[in-house]
Amino acid sequence: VHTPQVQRTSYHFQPLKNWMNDPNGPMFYKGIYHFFYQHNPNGAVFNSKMVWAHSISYDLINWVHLNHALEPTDPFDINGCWSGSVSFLPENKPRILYTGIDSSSQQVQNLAIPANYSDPFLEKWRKFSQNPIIAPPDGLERNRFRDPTTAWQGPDGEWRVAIGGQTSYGGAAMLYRSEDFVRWHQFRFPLYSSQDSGTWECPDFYPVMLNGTNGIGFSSGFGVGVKYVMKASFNSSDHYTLGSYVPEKEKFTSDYGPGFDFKGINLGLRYDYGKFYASKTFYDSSQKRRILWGWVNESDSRQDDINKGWSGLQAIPRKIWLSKTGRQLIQWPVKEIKMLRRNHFSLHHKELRGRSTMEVLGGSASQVDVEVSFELPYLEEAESVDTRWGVLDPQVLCSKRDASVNGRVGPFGLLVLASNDLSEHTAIYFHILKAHNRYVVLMCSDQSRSSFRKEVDKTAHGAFVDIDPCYKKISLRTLVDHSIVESFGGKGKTCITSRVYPTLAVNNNARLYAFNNGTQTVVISSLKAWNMSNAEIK
Ligand code: DQQ
Repeated sequence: VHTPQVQRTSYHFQPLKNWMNDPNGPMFYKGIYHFFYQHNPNGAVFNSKMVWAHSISYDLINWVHLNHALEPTDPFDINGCWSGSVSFLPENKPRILYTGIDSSSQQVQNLAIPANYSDPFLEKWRKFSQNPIIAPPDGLERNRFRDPTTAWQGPDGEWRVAIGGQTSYGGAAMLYRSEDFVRWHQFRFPLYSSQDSGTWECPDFYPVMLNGTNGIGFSSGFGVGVKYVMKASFNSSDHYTLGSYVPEKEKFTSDYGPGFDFKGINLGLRYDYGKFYASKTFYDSSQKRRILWGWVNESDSRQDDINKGWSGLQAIPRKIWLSKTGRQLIQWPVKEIKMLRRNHFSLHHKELRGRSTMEVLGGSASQVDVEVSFELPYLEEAESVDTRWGVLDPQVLCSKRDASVNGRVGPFGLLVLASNDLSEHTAIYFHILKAHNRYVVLMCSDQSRSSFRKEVDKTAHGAFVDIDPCYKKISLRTLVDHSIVESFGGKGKTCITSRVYPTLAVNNNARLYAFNNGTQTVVISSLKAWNMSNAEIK
């Protein structure tokens, strides 16, 4: 039954074949979006001899693949061109800073410059003759020093860049400064660090506005009206925190105390509680927004990837901004994705009784965008959990209370990539619980029935959504594309991306349902769904 081709996506960014991982150096330059990514051009599995593959787009949805921007060719990167970022020097001059794996397998930082500024595609990049420009500092393991951020200039005009690494006490973003973008000096302490987190990969550091959804770059100044986001990738997920930054002191301070793991408050903030790693943001000056790219890896086996001939996706780029509460970030697929919507289906104010399902769209639903919001007339019937709020682990709750458990207010939500007989489906749902005299909104993505194939990883993903269901409707938006399901709960407060490999629910045989497995009726106040056409990727 299993044919690997049906798992390939139709509107997500993918190379034609082979392995892809981290997004690198995304930027907007002279009317064109550029996207670079870690790519093994020789196979569908990871190989340290990475290249920077390069694609361009006018709309972040349709793409043209160009020649590789960087390949391992010189002693300073002969064993691989690893992740990095683009920074803009004055007069709109982009520079790539990337990690090279050098001839002695050390991780060093290198500079690359466009070979020809009059080429709007910036297809050729010249490696700087004096590379490497930053060698691993003393006291740091030479193979744990990588992934420079986009650099920023302080009020004193000096450049700063943060580089991921591991110190004797834990993961860190090492800080370097430079006057000329060529000679860099290590600052005496890291920009941020956390104990016991292991090596930080792909740090990202940027300002967000306190009000509104617009993005902002560092060049707009420091301090008033902004907060700063510090993100690091470790333990297979992207962690972030919010805080303040004083360039004169070279210090980022989190609002929540040191590190990322705020046990007792919110169990740590993550961009996405499913598969999403090594992400990177950039400021899109054309639309005054900040955009987040993230790598979504596979849940199938290495051998499956070899059979498929490819591995790794990028999530649909997301606009990202600070929530009104100031406590977390909000993410939402870029608006350009709407250009792919076809066959509008909608319904309003429909009761979804306890233990019922309802088909949506009617027919093929392997490429779908769906937005639904629920009202909960019987909220007070929610079950109580007696554990303290601070120690509830949503991932564990989602594994224990999967979509088939009959609760009271929930589980309710969507069944995507569902077969006709519902024997295969992926459930994205909410379950309302009462804990500590308040309502807790649990959001889960349950892959346990997503495929008849036994060998794929079907671990449940889960997180809380920071909304009070007494006052707010509970909304869910989900993008489905053959083997990827990206879900945005509470209008982008909680995001969960999963990978699934159905055997029956493929192409025209995939269906979409709303479901309620609780005993209490919930009301669909509005549901809109669209089939999605293919993106053009040439
Ligand atoms: N992937 C790159 C590294 C980075 C890691 C190598 C994160 O630069 O640390 O492909 O996924």
